[in-house]
Amino acid sequence: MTLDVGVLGYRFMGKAHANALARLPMFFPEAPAVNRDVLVGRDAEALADAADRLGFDRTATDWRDVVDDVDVFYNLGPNNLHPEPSIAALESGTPVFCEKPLAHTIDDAEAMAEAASEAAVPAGCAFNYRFVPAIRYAKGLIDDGELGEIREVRGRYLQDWLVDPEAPWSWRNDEDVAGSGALGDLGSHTVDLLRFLVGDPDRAGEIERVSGQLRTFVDERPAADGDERRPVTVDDAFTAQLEFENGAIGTLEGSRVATGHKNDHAVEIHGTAGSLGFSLERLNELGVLLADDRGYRTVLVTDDGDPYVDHWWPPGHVLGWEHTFVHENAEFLTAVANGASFAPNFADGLAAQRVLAAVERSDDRGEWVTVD
Ligand code: SOE
Repeated sequence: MTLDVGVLGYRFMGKAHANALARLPMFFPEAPAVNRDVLVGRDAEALADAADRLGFDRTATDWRDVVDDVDVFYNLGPNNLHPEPSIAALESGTPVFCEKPLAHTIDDAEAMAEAASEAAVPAGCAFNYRFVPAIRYAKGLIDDGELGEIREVRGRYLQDWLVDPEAPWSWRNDEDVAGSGALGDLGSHTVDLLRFLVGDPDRAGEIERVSGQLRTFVDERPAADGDERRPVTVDDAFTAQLEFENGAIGTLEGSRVATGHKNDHAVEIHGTAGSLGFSLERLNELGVLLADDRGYRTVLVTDDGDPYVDHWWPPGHVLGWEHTFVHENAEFLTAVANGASFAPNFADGLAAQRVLAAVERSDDRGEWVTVD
């Protein structure tokens, strides 16, 4: 069985997923065969060049011509373009893989999750950091109770690509397109990762209450082409305090102006019997402190038997950021081929979005708010 895949979007995420699809036959031969069938975009000339580079058979400039003509639809467009094509695909019975955050507004995220709940096919949300071997290894330790009762959870995603006030404006700076800035772009990843690691009811449970603040430090930026300056209508950075169902407390922060941090997605978890620490900038490593340890040990999660490692290279031959996309694509497409469920799905995407919406409400009101 070969799955014809249609992909909307051909820039950063288009390249990351096309690369992942190209790796599957060699490294995940048990995943279904995939044909990079059609690439969707508005600019016909740029699209033709991208289709050639990314290995697609054909192109289309209207997603409406594609969503019921392929076996799987990938929505890698800007956040405000996530709802309509994804819902149309699901309503036509086509499985959907949509980039994060699920949508640019909570209402659209709810509509997408509703469409997914009524569809009989998988609807995945591409939170790729669940597919880091070290994160899977961490979840195994947590689920085995090695950390004991979870007390403190700390998540942050720090980048510095907007430190320069003259860094050009993009759709990621526009509330009408992105919905929010660091909060949705980066915070959605961290909320999903915390839910994945400690969100089970017998761990910390869901995030119940938040107290947060958003900040825009640079309120206009130069357009990428020309002399025009455009308003920045989203946050450059945010911070939040968290309270979990089991009483655990935590912090959540994200920034695009954290000088010196290039792509530092980090979590740290403290329980009654131990702690774990991870940073994407050292993504093959996990800091572990258990039972009798006097301090953190650094575990290089590349050994035989470690998650995903048997698909790649011998122990110690480290992986990179792009491999997380190969892992999530292999698992999503296998779920599609087998008619099985997949996580993270649109319900997970909505759950993350609800936490982010609560952070925004808390910022507006200047008080703690309940996630609902
Ligand atoms: C933001 O710079 C960004 O590209 C996010 O949009 C991605 O989701 C993250 O994986 C890397 O950083």
